Amino acid sequence: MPAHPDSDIYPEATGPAKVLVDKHRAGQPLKLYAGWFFQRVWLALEEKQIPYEYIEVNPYNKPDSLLTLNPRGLVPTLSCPTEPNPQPLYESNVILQYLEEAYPDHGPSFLPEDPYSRARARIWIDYVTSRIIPSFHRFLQYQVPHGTGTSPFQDAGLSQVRTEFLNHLKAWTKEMHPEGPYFLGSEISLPDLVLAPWAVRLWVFDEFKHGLGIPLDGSEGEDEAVWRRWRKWVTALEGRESVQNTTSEKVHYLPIYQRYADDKAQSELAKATRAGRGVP
Ligand SMILES: N[C@@H](CCC(=O)N[C@@H](CS)C(=O)NCC(=O)O)C(=O)O
Repeated sequence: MPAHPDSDIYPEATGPAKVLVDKHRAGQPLKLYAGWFFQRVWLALEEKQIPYEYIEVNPYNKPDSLLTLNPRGLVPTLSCPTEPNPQPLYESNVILQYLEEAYPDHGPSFLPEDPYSRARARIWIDYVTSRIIPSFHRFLQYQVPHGTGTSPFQDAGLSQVRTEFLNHLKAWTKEMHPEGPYFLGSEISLPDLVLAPWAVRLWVFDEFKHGLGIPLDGSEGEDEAVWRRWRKWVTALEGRESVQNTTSEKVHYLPIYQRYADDKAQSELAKATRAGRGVP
């Protein structure tokens, strides 16, 4: 079978993430089958200090060890310490809720106590997956038409996907706790964790798409109050050890995002974006 076109990604975590992986190589009842670039579940395990074994797999060159657990062949996938035998679990949002319920002694709790606030948090968790991430990818995979002579700075299509993405970020940010710094208040929780990996990689738009378009600090635009709250949130996230320790060297993210930016990536997410669908 020909190799998957994305299968030559850098094979393992580097920089701070490698230090963390090395600390989690020893066998544990809970096993995380991960790709070093997928942070959601990894962040939660770190924040909650749940013991886990980290097993690096390349989801573009799906080993049997992954396919046996997850027929979709996607990371993250867990092997959970259930009785009488371990059982697999996948889908990052489902895993996050499982960790919350299966490890109640591992605080902090990532969802509010009262049922209404919990339900409201789920609306904005869903908004990340159903709106923000597909829009991130439509922007990243957008191609300025060839041969029209239009500069990327004047291309209406690029401007449209950028505006759509920023509008989703604004809609989400307006729902944040006014002071924060996190979405629900002073403590990190699930809405933060589900968006964090994308939020700390927004540099991809400066790198590949002629700018993200969020005004710089101190701008006087009409949305400045929203963007000020957004920047406070991103700064708080970037300061978290869990985020820093699960981050690899930028040089290894670049070729992965270059393929998305050229609309050549063949991941399920890239294909779904091209076909106008949501996340896989
Ligand atoms: N809905 C899934 C999506 C997971 C996903 O797309 N994972 C990517 C890694 S970033 C993957 O495994 N890609 C392999 C592929 O597309 O074949 C989740 O949230 O867990």
